[in-house]
Amino acid sequence: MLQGSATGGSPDLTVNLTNSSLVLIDNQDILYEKLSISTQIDNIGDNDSYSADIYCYFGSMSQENLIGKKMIAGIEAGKSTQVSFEIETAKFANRPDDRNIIIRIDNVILSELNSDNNIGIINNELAFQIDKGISLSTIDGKSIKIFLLQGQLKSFNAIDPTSITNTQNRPDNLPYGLLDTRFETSVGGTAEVRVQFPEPLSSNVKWYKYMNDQWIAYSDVVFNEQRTEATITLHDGEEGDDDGIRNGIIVDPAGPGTLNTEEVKDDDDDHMCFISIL
Ligand SMILES: [Ca+2]
Ligand SMILES: [Ca+2]
Repeated sequence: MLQGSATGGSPDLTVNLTNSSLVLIDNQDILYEKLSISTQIDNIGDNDSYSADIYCYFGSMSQENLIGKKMIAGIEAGKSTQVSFEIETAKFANRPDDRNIIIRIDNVILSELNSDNNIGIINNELAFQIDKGISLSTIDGKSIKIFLLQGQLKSFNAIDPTSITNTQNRPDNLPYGLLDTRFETSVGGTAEVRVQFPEPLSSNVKWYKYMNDQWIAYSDVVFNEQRTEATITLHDGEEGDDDGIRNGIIVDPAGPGTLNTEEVKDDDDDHMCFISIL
């Protein structure tokens, strides 16, 4: 029960930015780093409010940027209440320009004195761990980094390619083993990642995938000139998605590799004549 002494009048809820804050919840697993959002809603009106809805957005007010919605109970005139939200920062790694947190008050029961003050923007200058790239130790202990450009990364693991016994069309060299990545997108959507390697890849490198029990060279890959980076684009339900269906999940076990038969080329790189280590 509300105990406010006001009789008549109107409530007026507003976002108190001074008493709102953002905190990164550190986690050993970078994919599960979380942003904790705490905001204070003040009732600066001259009557108690009843319930209201508090919406929280990342970057801009759209359904896809909605972090959460919470219904709050009434606030006595002159009092306040604290509301908190939480979001995995990996979900927003691909939006570098639009990073503030927007709090919106809506559906205030009893009409307000002023509804023009129902939006507050919490300035966000926190550096998310995922922006710095996610490091992964490959099966041989080499360190590679992945940067998420589109889609949501759900998991990222190193796989030992020798665990796959099918050798038909299998690359002779897979210097970083296989990387098993799993993305969430909209249904039929696209995921894009940039993978960074500590050493340049050989000039005849291709991006190999093992899917549907076959080794294939995947084509939607761009290597940078130094061949230290590969940018891979994957489409839900299409070539490159191991589950083969449009379900908003892209499964991708793949890695850079070469076939020895492809090494005979008009290429003046002497160091290309390497020997299979497998
Ligand atoms: Ca208001
Ligand atoms: Ca799929």
